[in-house]
Amino acid sequence: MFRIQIIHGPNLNMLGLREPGIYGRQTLESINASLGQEASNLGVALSVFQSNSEGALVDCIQATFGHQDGILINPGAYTHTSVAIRDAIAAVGLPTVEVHLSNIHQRETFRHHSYIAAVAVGQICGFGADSYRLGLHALIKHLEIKHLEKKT
Ligand code: CA2
Repeated sequence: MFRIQIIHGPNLNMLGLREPGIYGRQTLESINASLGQEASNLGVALSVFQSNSEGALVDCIQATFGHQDGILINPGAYTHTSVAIRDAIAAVGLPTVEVHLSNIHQRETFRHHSYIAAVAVGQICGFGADSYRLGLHALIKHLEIKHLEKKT
């Protein structure tokens, strides 16, 4: 069974409570519940973490080493600023999928660049809460392919 760490960055705990026009009406709790349902259907084990603090996110990424098989992360605003989160992902070396609710490429120029993209398997953005579900599927598929490659 694949073990996947879900990580939500700053302010995502506010989902559903403010700015529904950009980020939708679903709360983080309901996104996590849907992901949990999806994971049990797909037979994968999920751990979920949210923090507003960069250091706590780095600690969580470091703690995946030896305990998880992949990471699904929405780094929030740290996407556009955090060399520390990028370095932590590179350091643990786990397949990582970056997700965003909004299409960051359609928004302000400062959101177009992601420090995370270069160390991620791929990026999914613009599908609202569904970005997480799509990202989970993409990560599992990637892990399955890697697993099969190891065996042959
Ligand atoms: O689209 C995304 O998922 C983002 O990662 C969300 C971040 C933003 O800084 C990124 O550029 C794109 C912001 C999350 C803020 O979430 C809120 C939720 C409700 C109310 C206010 C903020």
